[in-house]
Amino acid sequence: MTTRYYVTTPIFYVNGPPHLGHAYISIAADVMARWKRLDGFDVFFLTGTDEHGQKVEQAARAAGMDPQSFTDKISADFRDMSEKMGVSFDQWFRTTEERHKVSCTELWRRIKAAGDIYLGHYEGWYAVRDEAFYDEDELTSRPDGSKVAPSGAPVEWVREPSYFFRLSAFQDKLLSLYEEQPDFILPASRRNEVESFVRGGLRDLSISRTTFRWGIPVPEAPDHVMYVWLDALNNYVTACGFPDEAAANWKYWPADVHMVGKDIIRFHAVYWPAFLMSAGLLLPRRISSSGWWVAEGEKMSKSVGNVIEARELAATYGLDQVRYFLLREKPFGGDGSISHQAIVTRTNVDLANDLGNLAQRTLSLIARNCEGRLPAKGAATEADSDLLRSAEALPSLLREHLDRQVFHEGLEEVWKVIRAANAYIDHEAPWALRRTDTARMGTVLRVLVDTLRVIATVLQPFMPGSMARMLDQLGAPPAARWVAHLATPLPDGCALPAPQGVFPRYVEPVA
Ligand code: ME8
Repeated sequence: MTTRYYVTTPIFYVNGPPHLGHAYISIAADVMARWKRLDGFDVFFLTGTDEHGQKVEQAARAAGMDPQSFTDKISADFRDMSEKMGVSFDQWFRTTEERHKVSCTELWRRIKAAGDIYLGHYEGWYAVRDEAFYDEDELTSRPDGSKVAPSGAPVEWVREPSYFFRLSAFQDKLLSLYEEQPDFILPASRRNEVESFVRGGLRDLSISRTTFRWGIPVPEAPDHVMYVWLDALNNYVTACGFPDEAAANWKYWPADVHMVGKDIIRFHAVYWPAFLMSAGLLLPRRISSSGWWVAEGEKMSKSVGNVIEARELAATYGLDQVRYFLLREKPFGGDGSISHQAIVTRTNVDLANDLGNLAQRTLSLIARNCEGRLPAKGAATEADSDLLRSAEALPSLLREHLDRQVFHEGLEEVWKVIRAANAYIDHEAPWALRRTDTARMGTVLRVLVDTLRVIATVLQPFMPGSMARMLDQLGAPPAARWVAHLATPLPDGCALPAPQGVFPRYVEPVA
């Protein structure tokens, strides 16, 4: 029986074009999806765009477009970015699709039927940029007397009739959830923040707005549109076919992991499980939060003019080089800085020198000295067995780290083996064995090919294009590149294609 795995990205606001932050979370989720496919799971990988709400409506107006044409255009640009960055999503979701209206209407009805919705009046602070309500004590006053949210977003005072969700009734249930499932929120530092926020007491949440129209109408109260976060979060179940539990995708719910940025953890780890509990639906198993990328030491912002575009980065350094950099350079849950120098170092040291040269040296020795055929292994020395053992341990180490979204440590484990293989080739010196002991030379080269095969197999989720090329050169059959296929040795004597470098060095363009 195959086991299912459902992973999601946040759905992105279409108020402006995509940038590196969006690409980052999408690539991280993509690595999870590709890893699980490689490890034999039946995967459903969802991403898309969040198209309703005041912020998008305002952006459309500023662009002089009607909201639907505006969102069509920006959503297509996000989709293009995802495709160009190698994001292997199974479904592209848009909250303006008709099926989502049906799903949100039903979710609302269920929550209402549970007695958790009532009509009231909202009076308080709202930040359009965050699409979030804030309490007075969360705000900071600026010297000019204005107030800002913790995110730095300006807030405005709103007063309007509103439906409320009885969030206050879910405090104990949420606290038991965090206690019973300590990995529900990762990393642990975020879990602790969320827990203390909930412990501090929850107020009922305003879940409808009446001062603009760009949203899903509330059933039987068409002058209200649903709060954009209720609409947005529900994308994760709509995509599974909700409310049609006979739909083909329903089997994927509940999600295994919602990958999100730290800015939206509260919506995912507090509001979303509470909505689901109220509606009688199962809860996702994990909310995994990423940290922040800053550009050359400064927070990326449109006004500073240092917003990085992922597609441009891939055009400059190579797609796989960028994907590798993003997951290697900082822990997923922590913050990190992106700079030209840091990408060049990773490209030239980790990829071109450590991994690229190792493969190139091994394969060109085989091309020159073994008639381009995979040599057979003779009796193993301790050094051979040590290297092979460390390579064979990689799938389970990767499984352990990736199951907790600790990508950088998973990669470090792979690089430990790459470094060991480089030490091995230098020590065994197969180029010298060519004259003294060709059988031993064959064994050494075969140990290296077998090691590289494991390395390239487990690195496929991070660098799909380059690792496919490396596996071609190692003679691994294209239809047999899953983790399970590693148990079947490559046939002795199989002909290998002429070796070609997989990772070119980055060379500064001449001014
Ligand atoms: O919040 N570094 O959408 P959004 C790393 N529509 N990640 C970054 C980043 C940065 N500098 N900037 C943004 C929304 N991100 C909602 C989500 S889900 C039901 C609705 C990433 O377009 C990060 O993952 O503002 C963040 O959570 C996401 O982009 C926010 O995208």
